[in-house]
Amino acid sequence: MDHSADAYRTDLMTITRFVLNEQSKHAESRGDFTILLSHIVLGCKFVCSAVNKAGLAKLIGLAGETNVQGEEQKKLDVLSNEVFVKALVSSGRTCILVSEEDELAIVVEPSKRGKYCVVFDPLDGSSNIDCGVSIGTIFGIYMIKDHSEPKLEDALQPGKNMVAAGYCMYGSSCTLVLSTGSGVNGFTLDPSLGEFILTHPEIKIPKKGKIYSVNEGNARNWDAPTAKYVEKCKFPKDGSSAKSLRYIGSMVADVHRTLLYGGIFLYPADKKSPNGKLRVLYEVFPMSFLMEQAGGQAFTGKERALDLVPKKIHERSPIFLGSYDDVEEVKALYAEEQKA
Ligand code: AHM
Ligand code: MG
Repeated sequence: MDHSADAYRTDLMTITRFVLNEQSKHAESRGDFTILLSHIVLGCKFVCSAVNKAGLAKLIGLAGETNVQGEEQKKLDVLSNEVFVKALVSSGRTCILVSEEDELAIVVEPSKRGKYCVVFDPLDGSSNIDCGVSIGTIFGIYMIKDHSEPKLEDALQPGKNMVAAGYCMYGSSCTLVLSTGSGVNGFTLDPSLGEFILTHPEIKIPKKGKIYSVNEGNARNWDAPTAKYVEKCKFPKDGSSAKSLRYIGSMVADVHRTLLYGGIFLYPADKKSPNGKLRVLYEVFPMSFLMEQAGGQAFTGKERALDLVPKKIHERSPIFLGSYDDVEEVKALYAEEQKA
């Protein structure tokens, strides 16, 4: 038996320890957030295990239902939604939940209510399930002042009011990226321990990147600033090198790469979808929150993404997010158009 220090790395920074450390910095904290997060983490472990077993368990295939956006719902989406709703309600720390998979917001029964509102996409990128490409869960957390009487408006707050946001990517490894409003940290699931270990401390996005990420199949319907920006990526006129194109089609994976390597991810408006495709509450806001916390920016084409005030829970918005300088270029092109 190996009794060396390396074999028993019990000094590892697990996500639980990390959040408890954060909690200890706030004397008034009663640990509610730590409890909520431990339930989210358990949900991620469940979904990770289900995703890994999907082929074996014959989970792949249509569940025969259509979700609110009229899209096909796969079995794993249904299962992931149930996993997270149960995990969040049983935490006793939530009062209102908004899931991509549910048309209406879920108001938690009074006996299980707590002060948090959680908005989430339980399994994003589901068109990628059948071919084994990375998919993920995205979540954002708001604190509600009066949680005894939760109202729909409690969930319709601008992204800048979030107290935390994150995603869990189910890929070649299972990675959870989290911000509680003081930077961004990444944790990787060690399957032998069943623990998320801090592997990417204090993630900072490079100020400028060499990659752009967009579904170019929609190019003919883009507005002028988006078309000009992508043209600039390919044919820069300032002597710099052209950017590389990388597009997975799973927001979690595309944003994860953008955070680590830098560059820009865009899902712009187009003539067919004037509000873009991605949903404000549980896709645009959490990812914009993480980008800003990592030193990047997120812009809708009109304003800072986190300033947007949603009117409906499943509202969509165009989004440009990533390295500070790259998003700055997009902002300049939209400003130019405004002047013209
Ligand atoms: P989903 O919530 O139905 O899975 O759709 C969201 C996904 C994002 O992960 C990804 O960025 C985008 O849709 C890809 O859309 P497209 O196939 O139009 O490029
Ligand atoms: Mg989604």
